[in-house]
Parts: sequence; C-alpha cells; structure tokens
Amino acid sequence: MATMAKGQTGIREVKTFCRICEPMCGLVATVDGDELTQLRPDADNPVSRGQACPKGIAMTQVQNDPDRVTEPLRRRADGTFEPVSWDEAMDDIAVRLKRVLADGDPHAVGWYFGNPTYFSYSHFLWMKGFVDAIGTRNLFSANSQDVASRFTANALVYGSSLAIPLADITRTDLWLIFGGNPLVSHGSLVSTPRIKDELTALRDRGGRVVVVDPRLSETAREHEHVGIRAGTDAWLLMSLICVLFEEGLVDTAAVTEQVDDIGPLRDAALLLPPELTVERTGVPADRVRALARDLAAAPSAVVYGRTGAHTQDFATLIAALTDALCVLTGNLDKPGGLTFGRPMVPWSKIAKLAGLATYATKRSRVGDYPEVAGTLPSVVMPAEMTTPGPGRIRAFFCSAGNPVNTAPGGDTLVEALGGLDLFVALDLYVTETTRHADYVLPVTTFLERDDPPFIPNELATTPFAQFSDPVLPPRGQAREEWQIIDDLSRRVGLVPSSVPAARLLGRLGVRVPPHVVLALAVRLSPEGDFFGLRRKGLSLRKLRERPSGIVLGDGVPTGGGRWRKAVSHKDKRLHFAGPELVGELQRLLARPAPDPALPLRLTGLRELRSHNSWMHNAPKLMGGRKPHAARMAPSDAAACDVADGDQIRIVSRSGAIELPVLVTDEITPGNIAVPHGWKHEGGWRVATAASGNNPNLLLGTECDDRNVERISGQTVMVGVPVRVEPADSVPVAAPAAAAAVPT
Ligand SMILES: Nc1nc2c(c(=O)[nH]1)N[C@H]1C(S)=C(S)[C@@H](COP(=O)(O)OP(=O)(O)OC[C@H]3O[C@@H](n4cnc5c(=O)[nH]c(N)nc54)[C@H](O)[C@@H]3O)O[C@H]1N2
Ligand SMILES: Nc1nc2c(c(=O)[nH]1)N[C@H]1C(S)=C(S)[C@@H](COP(=O)(O)OP(=O)(O)OC[C@H]3O[C@@H](n4cnc5c(=O)[nH]c(N)nc54)[C@H](O)[C@@H]3O)O[C@H]1N2
Ligand code: SF4
Ligand SMILES: [Mo]
Repeated sequence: MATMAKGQTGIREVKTFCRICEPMCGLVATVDGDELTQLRPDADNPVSRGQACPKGIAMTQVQNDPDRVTEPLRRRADGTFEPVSWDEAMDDIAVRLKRVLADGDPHAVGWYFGNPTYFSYSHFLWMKGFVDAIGTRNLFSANSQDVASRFTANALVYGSSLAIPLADITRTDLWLIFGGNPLVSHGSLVSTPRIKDELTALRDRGGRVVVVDPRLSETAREHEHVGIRAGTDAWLLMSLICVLFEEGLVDTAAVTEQVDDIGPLRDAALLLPPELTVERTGVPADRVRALARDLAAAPSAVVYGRTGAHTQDFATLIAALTDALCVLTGNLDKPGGLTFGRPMVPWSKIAKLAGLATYATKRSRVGDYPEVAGTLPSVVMPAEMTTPGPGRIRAFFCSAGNPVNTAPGGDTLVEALGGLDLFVALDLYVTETTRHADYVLPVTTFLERDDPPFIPNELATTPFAQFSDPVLPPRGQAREEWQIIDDLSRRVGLVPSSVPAARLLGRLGVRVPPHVVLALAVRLSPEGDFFGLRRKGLSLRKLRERPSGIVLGDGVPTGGGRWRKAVSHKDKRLHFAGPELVGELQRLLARPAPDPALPLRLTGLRELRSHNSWMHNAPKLMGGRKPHAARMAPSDAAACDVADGDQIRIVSRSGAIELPVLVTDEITPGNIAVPHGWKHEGGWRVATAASGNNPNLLLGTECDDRNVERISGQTVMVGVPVRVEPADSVPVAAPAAAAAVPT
C-alpha cells in the first residue's frame, strides 16, 4: 500500500518502527480515527524488546505539531508565506524548472538531501532517480558532515564506497571506540537496538568497551575512557599500529592473506611511536602500548570510529586505520571482529550493480572535490550557486535537510540561496533553511508512509527484517516525497530513475511505483522467497503477517572467506598502499605543530533529547532544558578568565559565536565542546524560543585543506583551533598570523 486514505474510524493499535535514528526501535501507535494519540515501545519487537528513547516517543508531538507545514506554502516578497494549492505550486515550479533546463545545462539544477532521507526508501530512490534523469552532478547531502570520509575509505580500502564494514559489537571481547557515544546516539554505523544493555552484557561476560574521546562521555563514564585532544586520532591510531609492529604482535598470516601491501603503513607507523605522539594527543605512551597489547591479545576485538573521528582532518585515513588495526590483529571477518552485514534487502549491493557505489567519478566545479557515493561536499554549495559560468546552480531543491544550520557556512548559504531562480524545499517545517525557499512543500512523516528498515538495516548486528505500512493518512495536504518528485517529473517530461532501462520504460508509459520496486527487491533478495521458490524466504505478505519484525539469524555471518565478497579490487585484497592513503600518511608525517594563538580544539557532542537540528519543536523534549551551552575544562576556563554560566565568545580563524559556558571536568583539558543543530529561526516556535547558537559558524568555508579534507570532501568540524574570551570583552579579530599558520 502507498498512502493511506483519510476518514478512518475507531481506536486502533498499529505496530510500526521508529525512523529517527539507526536502531529503528519497534513502536506501537495508538490511533483514533485519523489522529495519532500515542507512541509506545513495542514489547513484541524481537530486537528492541520494549525499548524506545524519548525522541521516538516524542514523535507524537512532531506528527501533531501545530507548526508543521501541512499545505504547500509560497513565499511572498516580504518573506512571509501564503498557502497555495498543489496545482498552483507545481505548475509554477515546473515552468520555472523547465526554463532553467531549457538552457541545456543539467548542472544548473542542484539538490541537497538530509539525514532523514536514509530512512525512506521511496524518497531516496525517487530523489536520486530525478537527479540522475536530469544528469546533474550537483547532488549534496549531509554525508560531508558525517560519513564521506568513511565512504572514501571504503572506496580506497575495499574498492567500493558503499562496502561499509560492520563492527560486530554484540559478540566482541573488546570494542575500541574512536569518537562515538552510543549511550546517547544509540549507535551509528551499527544498528543495535538496546545498545546500552548489549554493552553492559558485554562487560558482564568479561569483555571491555574502551572509549577514546575528548569528553568523559556517557559511554566512557560507564565503561573505560581514554581522554584525547580533539583532532589527533590519526596520531594515536598510528602509534597503536607502531606498537603492534615493534612488539611483534601483528597477525602476519592474516596480513599476507588479506592485504596487498602493508609496507607503507608499517614504515610510517614506525616513525610515530607513542612516546613521540603523546605531545599531540595527550594520551600517555604506556596507555597506548597497553591498549595495543590488549587488542592483539583479546580473543576478538573490533576498532571503530564514528562522527568524532570521521569529521576531523585525516578522517579518511582514520577510517582506514581503524580497519587496518582489525586486520593486523586478525579480527577481519570473524565473530566479534570487523564483519559485513546481512540486510533484508542489500541496497548497497544493488547500488553497486547499478553503478552508483562510486568515488571520484565526477568532481565539483568549485574546489575540484570528488563525489563520494554520488554526492559532493556541502561546503561548496554556496559557491556553486554564486560563481558565474556554466554549471552554476540556478534551481535548487532541499529535502529533509537543514544545511543552513547543519553544514559549514550557513550565513554564506543564506546569501547564495537568495540569488537562485528557484528554490523548493520538501520538509515538515519552515526551518532556518526552508524559510528561504520559494515553495515549502508539505511532506508526510514516517508514520504516514510505508518503509522497510532502509539503509541502517545493512549494519544490523542482529540481521533483521520488518515492514511497516502507513500508520496514518497524511496530515492536511502532505504528500510523500516520491509523489511530489513524480508529479514534477511528469510536468517537466522526465522519468525519475537511476536505471537507464527504467527511464526508457517510463517513456513508453510503464512507471513502476516505489512499493512495487520494494516488493520485487524483497522477493528477489538473498533473503527473499523468489516468488515461492524458497518457502522460508521473505515477501511483503510474510512481513505484514509479522508486524513486529523477523530475526534472520543470531548474528551476522562470518568466515569462509566472506570478506572477499565485500572487496571489489581485482586482486581481492584490502588496499592500504594506494596513492591516496600513502599521500595522507605523508601529509600526516609532515603536519606542523598547532598554532599557539588558537590553543583550544573545538569538538561537538550529541544530547539525548535532541536530534541534529530538528525535534527541537517537541515540548516533551524541550521541557526543563538548560540553555544551549559550550563545555570547557576548569583549568581552561580559568586560563581564559571565564566562569561557569558566563557568556563566552569562541573565536576561530573563520568566525566567532557567543553562548553560555558550562565548566565541567568531563572535558579533557585543551578542548571545548559545543552541541550542534542550534540557533533557530523559522516557523518552529518552540525551537526558535530556545534558539541557541551554531558552532558551524566557526568553520571556514574556503576550499582549503584546513576546512575540507581534499580526498573526501569531508568537512573538518572537530579539532578546529579556537580561543575563548569573556563575551563582554572587546571583540578582536582572529589573530592575523593565524590565517597563515597551517594548523
Ligand atoms: N557541528 C556539527 N555539525 C553537524 C554534526 C556534528 O556532529 N557537528 N553532525 C552532522 C550529521 S552526522 C548530520 S547527519 C547532519 C544532519 O544534517 P541535515 O540532514 O541537514 O539536518 P537535520 O537536522 O537532520 O534536518 C532534518 C530536516 O528534515 C526534516 N524532516 C524530518 N523528517 C522528514 C521526512 O520524513 N521528510 C522530509 N522531507 N523532511 C523531514 C526536519 O524537519 C529537518 O528540517 O548534521 C551534521 N552537522
Ligand atoms: N540523541 C541523538 N542521537 C543521535 C543523533 C542526535 O542528534 N541526537 N544524531 C544521529 C546521527 S545523524 C548520527 S551520524 C549519529 C552519530 O553517532 P555518534 O558518533 O555516536 O554521536 P556522538 O554522540 O556525537 O558521539 C561523538 C563523540 O565523539 C567525541 N569526539 C569529539 N571530537 C572528537 C575527537 O577529536 N576524537 C575523538 N576520539 N572523539 C571525539 C564526542 O565527544 C562524542 O562523544 O547519532 C545519531 N543519533
Ligand atoms: S533510539 Fe532512535 S530509533 Fe529508537 S526510539 Fe529513539 S530515536 Fe527512535
Ligand atoms: Mo549523521
């Protein structure tokens, strides 16, 4: 079923699952007529077993939010919005888009899709299809603020940007985490419902979780903590590898079988023993040596990085090094080690077959950055809109994203958006980004559309299948993204598909809707029933009969050379000696010491009752909230002449923001942490009242290696050099000298 019809009657309970973050916890919705009255955890879901977090429960308030956009809005000249009919909106959008396309430059159309897109198969497939049908390279996403580095490492090490390795954390004896806080984020690049309980169980059976983090995070507090100076993880990882080689702890048989050439990595690592890197990282040498020995000795171990590690300079190298540590200690493709998932539908493999698991097949016009899995870095988006010449973006779409708030250089983006011929947003709210759109088109929430657990299902530590029909009819005039894209495509004469054969069929009048694509994909997947040929296989009918979901196996399959299937290089080995990674090793070795004029390092953190820049309009999550604040160590606060609760000014090479400070010994000295996703203005009134400030205004937006990693387009958000002063002191510009120092 696609969209549910309005006019339902009676009170009913419907099983579904949350699509806000990666565990996708089971939910039960109570529905009265067409109205959602409550969400609660689904006790029958075999993986989340009656667990959901406050955000999932608070989705009721997003669903019913009076501030939600429920009819198409058109921006007036004075910046306010007026409701218009779908036809009025789509007619005008189609005319203006056709005008842009008529000039024959496909790159004049740009699209940014945000994080919630990874939870909606129909949105993702139709958006990508539309962009591919136009033929523009100007596709942007939250990836460059998140996983572009990890995807680049996948491309370099395994030969496919979408070959994402999975840390088998539920069976491991030692989980070494770089820059992740699963007790708050609920896990990322691992989809493990009840992750907190899983980690407690791991410890109770004698295993360990060790967290490398500049903050004594919630996970570090409950397990083991290694404090680090933000932005220096690459040096620590190199020292761990150095110790393995120095002390003869490398599993040479595994390396010979699995790696093409370990030489360059070994030689570089041997130059960075822990005694030499302690000054950068702040991690004592004996701690590093002990950790390396523990990794080698553990029956199974897995090294993992997440946003704290993947959004700093050298992030691609970091992602490769975490994998290298797993290989060097003999932990590739074994239970509790580094594995590959068993999804209900292998979307990334399908993408690979369709030629979409790409890296560097196109480059941005501005800055010459490679595409990574199809998207370019959002940092160049404003310049791609303003730099004259062929390929300039003139028509722009933004779906499920808030880049003014979440990407670097929000202010520059706002200015650039003002110069477009057409800007169309598909969102639940008028946000810091969508308020600049010519049209804000109302979309369904995940409760109003059908979905399987989409992309994060590839990284489920317990292989799992589920399907949810829409729980509710769309509120007001909301439509699913794919329907909007389909409607627009028809009006401009396109078939939104990434597959050329499907575009051809579409032109002949055969247009297959997403739920048919899904039904086929489920039945023809390795887990599928092959239309009855495999009695135990999956179909949507079978999934509908088991609405709390189906466990496909106790754990992800390992062994028997399974890792080779993930490798696309011709020699079927992992590559750590390609020119890009060797270049990064050389860059690391040549890296000068940091600039003393900006002595602190900026980092971030996530909060339990916040989700990136959204969900801040749910009173349930915002009630009793303390104002948005930075976190600093007591010794640094004293040195900067600021005290707990003071309004401070954080100054970087590129900007300055003011906000209150919380002085706490959670922070390892030398760092300052600011949660992202704040500084609200727009139609979401509760969020706007809380406002806060935006740490991304401290990030530089020039195409400069200090701001953007050259090989991945990854924005450097963590480890950015800053200084702090009392906000009531006279502002002085960032030290001129600092601009010239390559920190
Ligand atoms: N400083 C700093 N910045 C960061 C990060 C950080 O750690 N530090 N983290 C980065 C990361 S990991 C990410 S993923 C990005 C996120 O960056 P974005 O994806 O750009 O932003 P979100 O805050 O997730 O905004 C999601 C938007 O989608 C809307 N929305 C919600 N559900 C739906 C839906 O079903 N359909 C549609 N069409 N819209 C919907 C919401 O109203 C909201 O406007 O932020 C990044 N920015
Ligand atoms: N409650 C909540 N849950 C979320 C989200 C949310 O906004 N709120 N966002 C979702 C999204 S889009 C994502 S991508 C995931 C992210 O999932 P995670 O990456 O687990 O998210 P964080 O909780 O931000 O954890 C990052 C950790 O890195 C640390 N860190 C910062 N700088 C450095 C550094 O230089 N080195 C090291 N080693 N660590 C560093 C931070 O202190 C923090 O503890 O979370 C998802 N889940
Ligand atoms: S942990 Fe994530 S998926 Fe689970 S209920 Fe909370 S927001 Fe939803
Ligand atoms: Mo993310």
